[in-house]
Amino acid sequence: MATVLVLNGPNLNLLGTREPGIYGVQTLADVERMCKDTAGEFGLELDFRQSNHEGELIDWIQEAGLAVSAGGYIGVVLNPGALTHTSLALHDAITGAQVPVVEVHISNVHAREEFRRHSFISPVAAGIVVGFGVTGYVLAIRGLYEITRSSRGDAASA
Ligand code: CA2
Repeated sequence: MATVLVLNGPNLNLLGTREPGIYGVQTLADVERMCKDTAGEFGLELDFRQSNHEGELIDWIQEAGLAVSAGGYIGVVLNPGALTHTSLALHDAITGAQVPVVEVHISNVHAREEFRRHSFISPVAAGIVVGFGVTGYVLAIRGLYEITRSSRGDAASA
């Protein structure tokens, strides 16, 4: 069975414990459950990870590149956290790994501080989901599934 990798960047382990007005009340464990249900609906396994370390996220993206080439993974749903706005290294990792990435943000980064409007990830993302709360993860898995269908030889859905 094919697998979708969901990666979460720095501080997202705090989800649901602080700043509920911006990020909601659901915890990262809740998000993982939602993602598992959604992956299951598409006949996918879920691999769900979080790290506070840029290098670890880069290692995982490189790993995903190899796993996608081998046919076991369909791609990556990535919430890079604040690294979105700072990390050329993550940008380069995505380019180098040649892995389809859907960038997701819980909050609408365009309606917040100016510094959140620039993303190093968006130019190399296959798609972007912003501002739908944690439902964005569900939408991102669906989007990744749809855009990678043809490479798996599946017919497009209605
Ligand atoms: O909206 C998003 O998903 C963000 O990627 C979240 C990042 C932020 O830096 C981005 O600009 C937008 C922050 C992740 C930290 O999440 C927390 C959750 C609860 C409490 C504190 C931090």
